[in-house]
Amino acid sequence: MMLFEDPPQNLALAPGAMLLGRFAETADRALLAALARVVAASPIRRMNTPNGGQMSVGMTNCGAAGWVSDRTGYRYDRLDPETGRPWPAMPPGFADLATRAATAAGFAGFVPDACLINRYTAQTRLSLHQDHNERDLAAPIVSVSLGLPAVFVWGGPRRADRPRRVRLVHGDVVVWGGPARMTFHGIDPLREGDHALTGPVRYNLTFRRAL
Ligand code: MD6
Ligand code: FE
Repeated sequence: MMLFEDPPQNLALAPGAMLLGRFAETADRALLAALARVVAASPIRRMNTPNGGQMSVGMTNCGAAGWVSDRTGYRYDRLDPETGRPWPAMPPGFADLATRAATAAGFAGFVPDACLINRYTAQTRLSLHQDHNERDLAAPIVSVSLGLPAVFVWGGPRRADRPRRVRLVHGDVVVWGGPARMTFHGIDPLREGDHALTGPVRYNLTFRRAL
């Protein structure tokens, strides 16, 4: 048992971007239970990329729209291509957490319509990218980390900008929007581990306003 646990700390990454330390920790079991129900309806899968590869991150979605990658490109789609049905509804506890975190970071009134769920296991990585498929780029993105820690790569507005690296732990929430909305970012290859609630896995939930 850890007798002197570090208190949660917030960190301003850039204007418009804030790490809310362990903001989601008290909701963790409820979030993971809701996540299991989403995954039962729309399973996690590794999507194909336009260049003929396959993503190492496993993904699914909930909400009115889901982020999809295939040979034709990236898009938001109201239907899960694997099931042919709409994505599972956004669990109320997901939307509520996203709205509260956005408000805490200065983006009051954020109501997400899409949640992309990423699953990482050892060695899984997400290469440097911008999130630009959402229609409403005025809205922020709220990103929730659950399970194993990860190293978040935080760049700048151009791909070549030298990135900094920030450790994200279970319960951390990153909110970014405004002048930071188009920041290049990624996740370094995940280190092996065993988390009390998720075992060998890190989940990331990213809430967006996509439609
Ligand atoms: C991840 N996150 O943390 C990947 N994108 O696993 C993202 O790609 C991301 O955290 C946009 C906004 C916040 C994010
Ligand atoms: Fe992203």
